Amino acid sequence: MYRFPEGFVWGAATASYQIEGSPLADGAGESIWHRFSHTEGNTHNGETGDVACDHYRRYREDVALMKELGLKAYRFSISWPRVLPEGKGRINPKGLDFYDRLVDELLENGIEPFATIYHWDLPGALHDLGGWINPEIEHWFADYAAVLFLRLGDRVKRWITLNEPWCSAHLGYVTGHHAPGLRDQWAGLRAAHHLLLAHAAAVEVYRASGLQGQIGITVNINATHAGDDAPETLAVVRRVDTYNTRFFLEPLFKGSYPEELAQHFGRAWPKVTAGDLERIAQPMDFLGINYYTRLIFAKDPATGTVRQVKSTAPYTDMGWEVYPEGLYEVLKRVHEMAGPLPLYVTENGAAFPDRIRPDGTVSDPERTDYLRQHFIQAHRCIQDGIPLAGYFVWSLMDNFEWAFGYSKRFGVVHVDFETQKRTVKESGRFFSRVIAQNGLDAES
Ligand code: IFM
Repeated sequence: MYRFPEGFVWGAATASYQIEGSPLADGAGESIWHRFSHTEGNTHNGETGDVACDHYRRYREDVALMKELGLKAYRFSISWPRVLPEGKGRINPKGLDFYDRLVDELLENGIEPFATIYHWDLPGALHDLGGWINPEIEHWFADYAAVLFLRLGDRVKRWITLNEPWCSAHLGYVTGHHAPGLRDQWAGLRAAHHLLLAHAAAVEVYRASGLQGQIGITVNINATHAGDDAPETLAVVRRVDTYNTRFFLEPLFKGSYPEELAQHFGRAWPKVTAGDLERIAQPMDFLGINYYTRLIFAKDPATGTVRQVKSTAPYTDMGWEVYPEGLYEVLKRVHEMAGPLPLYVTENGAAFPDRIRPDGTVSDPERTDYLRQHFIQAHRCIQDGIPLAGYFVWSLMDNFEWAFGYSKRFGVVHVDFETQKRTVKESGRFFSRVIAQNGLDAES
């Protein structure tokens, strides 16, 4: 039996643009994702978050589902342009009311809200002013966070400033796979730095508010391995890990960026002051980690170039290797850097195709197996003294998987996007049993 400590926080996670639908309802402003998904060629089949899971209108039903699953906590994100249609200045009371009602509904059902302040839906109006490239954004973000703390801070006790800043900066500003779709390394480096400053500014506002809850940030970390010991391979592994992971962990925990970044990017590297770094490294109350997979690099014997390679393990529908031990590796690494800071797995899960049986039940053994193996690794972390306080499955329900539209299903609850019918998958039933027992055994 893998038993978890009492009070371990079992939850599920979602994000506003991925589930809410009705993105312009009740006076909301456009987000960059609304614009991006409405621009031809950006998403699978031109799909958008216009309807998504219709959670904006069905949130009560969804909270009832969370209760049925036995969730202890729910991690959701707040849409900045619902609350501030222009991104700053005028508050949209109806947008704020939605989150107020959601939080009350959660609490009435005994589910703790974990609110993410920014999960990628930047107001379009702020993008028009440069978005994450504009250094002013830390002030816009701090003001937005202050609005949320004032209205929800009496009931939301755990706040996550940003979700996966690497994705916002790199996928949004460097590769263009995500909104706002820029392809500009110079912009991506500035976006990353400004995201970290925005995190710092929100923590400062939270501390100044006197509210007694906790605040942290969520970063995405892959396990990154070399498939051979060629010096060229080791150099690539180091470079990838430095750009994807050390870029964020080191300023947060060591108060400095890895020296290699400035060297590698040369003139493109932004001007960073000691004061910036001191603010970014200010103490937070917990760290969220999103873990999904491992990257392996090896030298191609034919060409001599180093490239990403596959192992013999199973791969998910995203083409991501199932590598549960990576969760242990990543949490151990973070713990070595962050010391006693409580850690949460704020996302972990897998996209696999579901099989709907004639009786309507949904069979997803690969997802159940994925979760089981990762839960066991989480347990191993706790056994080894890593202060893991909770675990959020990604995702509560199938939803809009960004550029992949609705083609990838991550939910432990199936959503029929034609009818909006929700059906708990077998993985959801499994998760529910794990929560009820606060652990699992081989037969769970
Ligand atoms: O759907 C995303 C989520 O928005 C951020 N983390 C990874 C998930 C799966 O790709």
